[in-house]
Amino acid sequence: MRSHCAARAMAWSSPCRRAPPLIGYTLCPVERALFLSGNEAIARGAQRAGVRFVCGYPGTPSTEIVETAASLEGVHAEWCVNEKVALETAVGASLAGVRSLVAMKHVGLNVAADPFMTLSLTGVNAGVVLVSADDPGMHSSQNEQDNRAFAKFAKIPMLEPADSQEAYDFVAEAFALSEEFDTPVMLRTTTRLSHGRGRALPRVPVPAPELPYERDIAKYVMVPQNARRRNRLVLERLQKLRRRAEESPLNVLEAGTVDFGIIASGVAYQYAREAFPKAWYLKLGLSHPLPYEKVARLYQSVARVAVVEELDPFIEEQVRALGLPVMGKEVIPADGELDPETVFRALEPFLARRPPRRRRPVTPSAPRLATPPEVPAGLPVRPPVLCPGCAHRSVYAALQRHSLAPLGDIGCYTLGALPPLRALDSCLCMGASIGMMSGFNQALRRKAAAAVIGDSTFFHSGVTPLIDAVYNQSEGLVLVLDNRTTAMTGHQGHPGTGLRPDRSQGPAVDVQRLCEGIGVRCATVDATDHKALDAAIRAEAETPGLGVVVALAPCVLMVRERAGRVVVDEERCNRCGLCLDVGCPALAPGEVAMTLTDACTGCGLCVEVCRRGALTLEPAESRGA
Ligand SMILES: Cc1ncc(C[n+]2csc(CCOP(=O)(O)OP(=O)(O)O)c2C)c(N)n1
Repeated sequence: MRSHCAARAMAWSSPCRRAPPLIGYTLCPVERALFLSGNEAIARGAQRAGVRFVCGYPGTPSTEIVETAASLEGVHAEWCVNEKVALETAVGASLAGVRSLVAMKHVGLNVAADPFMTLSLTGVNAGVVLVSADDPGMHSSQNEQDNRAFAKFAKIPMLEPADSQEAYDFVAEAFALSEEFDTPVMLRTTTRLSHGRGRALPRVPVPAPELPYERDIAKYVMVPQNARRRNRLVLERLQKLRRRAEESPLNVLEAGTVDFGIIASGVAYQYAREAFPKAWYLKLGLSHPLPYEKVARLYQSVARVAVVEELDPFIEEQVRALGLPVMGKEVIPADGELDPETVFRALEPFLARRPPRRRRPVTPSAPRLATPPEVPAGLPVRPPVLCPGCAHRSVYAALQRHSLAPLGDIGCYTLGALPPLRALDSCLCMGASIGMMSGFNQALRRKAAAAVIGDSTFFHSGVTPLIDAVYNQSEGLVLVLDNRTTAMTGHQGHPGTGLRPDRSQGPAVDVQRLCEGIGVRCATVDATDHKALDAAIRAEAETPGLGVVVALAPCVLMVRERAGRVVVDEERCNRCGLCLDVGCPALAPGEVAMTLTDACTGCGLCVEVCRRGALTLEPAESRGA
């Protein structure tokens, strides 16, 4: 439908600035055109783009993407337990250096919203493309939601193919954008595109770049201090993406022969073009962020402009915000699917009206960024740290003896990512660690990463990815840091403790029995017994397959009795600082030797790392405590 005017349009719209080249639009010399559904085209486009990992959760109209991918050579495809886990698994594969694509129906993104929103901040290693297949008209859905809003919400780029050829071609574009701008990219389809069939010419494959895993705590661990910095990068990235949208050949100004222009994206473009073949068009392939200058150029060319879009006035509202008069949802239905007839009937009367006075568009300026508060010079830096005696610290000390990439989660234990421990490589959202570990290890086809998760977080959203790892036969070591409480938010109960908000006791779920029930090898060890903990982690790290170690020790703030107190032998201590590496705030360098404050609980971890025997543990009984 588009081809008859494409050449004319490209010539007319050739941007003043140099347009970035499209990704390998060279045709495959040997193959002939295929007749593909949009979903099949996406899967094949992914294969052509060097994608090695495709996952998702079934849901009409997205399902055939993963099904097709599973039949393609060189692509590992998985059904995941749900969309949240699917996205986290894809992120894990991306971290490991593999381009990954995750597919879901529109409501699936509600389930995946937690990792999705923060993934915008962390960005990616190898490209990540999320296909959101929307279902206008609710052919087989419980609601009708316009997921274009999600791309704007997360401040990430969105591509909207309008036919099978574009569905095939845009995937490579999406991966290139993802890696160039360090962002996940949304590829948004609708039922008509996903299930409709059309011609798609195969292109020459575009090899994926080599992107081996590099740990980068400031980028991948979203504790507030890192997230604040990343958030500013996201806002700057959005401006750069808008400039790219201005230059991108995916956003085409197509000249018409009447004084009427239409802005459209995706399949709505096809309906509009059929209804008004002589109109001018701004066809948006990279539809978020909106290219303001291209919109303005359309307004310079025609007297009246309409936006044709299914569901929400997503583009229309942005055009109005530019101060431009536009016709849209006043006459075009805001629910259900459109078709050429509906579009024609809605807009035909508009054409007969007197054109509105042209107004000069007001281009919104780049958003201002808040000035961080000034910190008076000389103030001591007080980074958040794990409490003295916190058993999480012992787990990190043991885990650091192995080469597994420690992928983390959210809880007090996330503080282990900060100096001096630097013991976690990632923190995306609650429950992300296990799915990420699974994707990471699947991508590298070996046990290369471990997951570190708290007990409350395990029950929140760690069980589903563990089930997923069983189902998909992923390898990995999962460490459940069971401190018998939700410590970070102030010691609330959870299903593992059975403690209710009124402090009454309900039934408790046993982590080990739960793991064994789903077929996972599991050992529970006392996290204060450093030797036993070390042995359990070592055994699991060195055994192929999937295993869980529950490191059990109540939160030190809930324990009234101290194990004892560490004392320093000033003669032996040479202040080498090795003990400071465990990151205990009870330890500090003194004038002649290390000093220990009253905060010492006698956990004894520092005693173990001291090579000069300068620290000794005096058990509580011997001190008469
Ligand atoms: C979706 C979501 N809900 C709630 C929170 C707040 N939150 C952060 S960590 C956490 C649980 C921490 O408990 P646990 O995993 O047991 O680790 P601990 O702090 O005890 O070490 C909660 C509820 C959040 N960050 N995200």
